[in-house]
Amino acid sequence: MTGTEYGLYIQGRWTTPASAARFSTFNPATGEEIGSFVAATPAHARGAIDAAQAAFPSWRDTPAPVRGSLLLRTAALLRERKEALGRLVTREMGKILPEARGDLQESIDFLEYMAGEGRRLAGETVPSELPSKFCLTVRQPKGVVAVITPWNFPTSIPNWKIAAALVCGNTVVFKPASTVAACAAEVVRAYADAGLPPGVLNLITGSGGTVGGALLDDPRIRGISFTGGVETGREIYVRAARGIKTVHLELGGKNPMIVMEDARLDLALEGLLFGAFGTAGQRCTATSRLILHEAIYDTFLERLLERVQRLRIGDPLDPATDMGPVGGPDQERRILDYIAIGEKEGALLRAGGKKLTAPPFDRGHFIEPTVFEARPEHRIATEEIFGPVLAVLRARDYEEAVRIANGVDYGLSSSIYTSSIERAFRAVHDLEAGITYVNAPTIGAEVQLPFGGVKNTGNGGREAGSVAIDEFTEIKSVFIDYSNRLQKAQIDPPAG
Ligand code: UN1
Repeated sequence: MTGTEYGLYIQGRWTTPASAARFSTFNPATGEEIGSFVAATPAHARGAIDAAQAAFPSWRDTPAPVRGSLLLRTAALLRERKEALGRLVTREMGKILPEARGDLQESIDFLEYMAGEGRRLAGETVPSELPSKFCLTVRQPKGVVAVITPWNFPTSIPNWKIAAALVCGNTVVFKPASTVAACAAEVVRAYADAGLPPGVLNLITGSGGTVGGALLDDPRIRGISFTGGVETGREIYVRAARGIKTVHLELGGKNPMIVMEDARLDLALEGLLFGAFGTAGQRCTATSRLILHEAIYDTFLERLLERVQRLRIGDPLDPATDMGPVGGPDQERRILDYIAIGEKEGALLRAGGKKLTAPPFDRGHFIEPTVFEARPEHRIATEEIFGPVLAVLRARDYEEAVRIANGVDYGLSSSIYTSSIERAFRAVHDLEAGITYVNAPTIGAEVQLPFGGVKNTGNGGREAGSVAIDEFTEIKSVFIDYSNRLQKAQIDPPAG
């Protein structure tokens, strides 16, 4: 079976430029072709920017509540298409069907949440130091923004960015990860079918290396929102700095779960299995380090290993499957390399570690859920692997557990299982991360709260939540003097 053919989406039209090179996406479970896409050139990227630039003035001047209604209509269409698109997410990216439906649900949730922002986009009113003078702030869109997204949440991460950008009045050039381009195209189709005016959202597919420069160097692009790996994030940040563009980065994680000796171990174990092996460990928020208090270390590890052996790996469309394939050949290589590194550096492999090669796995990219007993300095315990590989670490007490948790360059999500309220609150204070869970795993953030992290995870911004609009607006301060005379701030005010 050959895949569906897609074009670029520019100026409200699906276009397939003559003589364009093409690339395909493939089901990581079966190797089946999912879609075929235009490998855009820098000239195509500039065409998309032209369209976004031309559409900007009238989109900016469209009342924000009207922009919000468009998001609501998009959400309604995604809800109608949830099952079909959920299956597409599973087929193109490999996550199991319930998680793929969750990907769509997170898109819908965020679109609905952001639609309401169309009736808020709040500024401030503050007093003036002078009489008969009124001071306020208003939010204005930046202009054309570039949205560059990863493959692991092929609908929701694009929607986090696109919906927030659009409700604020920006126009968008969207460049998704190439391995999930069909999901991206279907996201764009939902906006188009909802009635988004031409040019407001444009899709270019193709390699970041080819079109990335055109986006990063073009002076008309005012903001860039990127989720992906730390190395690419660094390159984008540096290159965009020349054009003084604002850059929002959402990069990696090495998220710890601490299990204290007073935790409910059954609860912690369920949480761990979901956090570490859900989405085959391919979430920025995945639990990749398990820090066990020494008093429960042996018992917990034994129970964990027993459960890991029983995880069912297989066809991600099959409801009986717990864990599907990893994202594709590149991801497979990276994970297997890290497993080899773990063994070489002396970590103890306790479960998994192998690629599955016997039929029906031979056509796909399946890696066993893998557990290492490691030490905090091991690379597998400090670097992001982005796969079903868990490093288990031992801590003498709470203080050491927190020290280990904080001893990496990332700080996205974190979790502690304890029944002590005092320790729970201390952990909220002590863990260096943008997100902390108590008695829940490191994954599963909800859209009405900010999402982002500290250290190398990001550069300070947050997605989702009410602060999502900060990334996509400029704030203008307005002073309205109705005194009918010249009043000099800092010079005239009554003595104070
Ligand atoms: C990501 O992996 O980049 O919190 C996003 C979660 C999801 C989002 C993850 N709601 O696990």
